[in-house]
Amino acid sequence: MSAQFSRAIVRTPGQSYAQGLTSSEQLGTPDLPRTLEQHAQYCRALRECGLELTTLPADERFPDGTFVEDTAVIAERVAVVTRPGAASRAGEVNAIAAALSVLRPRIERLEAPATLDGGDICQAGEHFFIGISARTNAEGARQLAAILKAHGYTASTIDIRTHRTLLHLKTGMAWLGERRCVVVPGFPRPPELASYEFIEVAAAESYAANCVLVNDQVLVAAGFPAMSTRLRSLGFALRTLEVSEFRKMDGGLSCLSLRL
Ligand code: CIR
Repeated sequence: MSAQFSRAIVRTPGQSYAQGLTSSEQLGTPDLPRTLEQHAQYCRALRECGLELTTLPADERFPDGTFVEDTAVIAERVAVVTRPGAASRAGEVNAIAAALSVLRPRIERLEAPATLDGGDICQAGEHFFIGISARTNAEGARQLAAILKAHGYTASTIDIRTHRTLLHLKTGMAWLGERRCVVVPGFPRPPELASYEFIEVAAAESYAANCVLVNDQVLVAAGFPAMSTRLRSLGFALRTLEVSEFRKMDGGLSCLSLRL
C-alpha cells in the first residue's frame, strides 16, 4: 500500500511570512522572493506528480498560513478541520474549511479543549499515528482517533514531547508506503511501530526526515546527500526540492500542502 493522491491544497506565502512562528532564528530571516520561488517549485513538483492544485491566496493576518498541513487531516473516507495549537494560527482554518467544503461533502470538526496540528498526524495506510506535542493535546488526539475510528481507520498516539527538537510528529517521521518509515535518531518506538522497517536519517541530516511520498515519488529536501543516496538505493524515485526559506520558519515539505 502506498499514498495515492489526485489533488493538493496549497496557500501562497504572504508578505507577512517572516513574522510567523519560529524557533530557528539562527538560520536567518526568510527572503520573500526566494520563498515564493521555492513555493512555486514545490507546486510544480506536485503537479508533475499528477496532482491538481487548489491554490488559496495569501492572507496577511496569518504569516504561517502557507503551512496548510496543520489545518486539516484528510483521508479517503473523512476530512477533519483541526484546531491548531498556536493561538496565532487558529483563524487559518476558515479558508481551508471553505476550500475543503467544495471538495468533500462532509467535514468533521474538533471541539474545544482539543488542539491538534495536522503536522502531528502521520497516516500509514489505514492506520494513523497521532503525535502528542506542544501543539496537539491528548484531547485533540482522542477526538481525532474517535472520528477516524468511526470511518473504519485505526489510530494510536506517539508522545514526542520528550524529543525537544521535534515541533511536530512529522518533523521526525515520514511514512514511505507498506511498512516503511523514515525516522530521526532517538525517535520513540511504540508497540504499534514494532512491525515497521525504519530508515533512520543521520543526526546531521535530521531535517531530511520530513519527506513526502506522493504517488510514486518521494519529495526530499535538497542538501541531505546521505538520505537521498539511501532512499535511491532502496528504489525510491526522488524529487529534490530547495526549502531553505521554509526551514527558517520551522516548516518543511509536508507542511506546505494538504494532499487528497
Ligand atoms: C509554526 O510554527 O506553526 C510554523 N512556523 C511552522 C509549521 C510547520 N508545520 C508542519 O510541520 N506541519
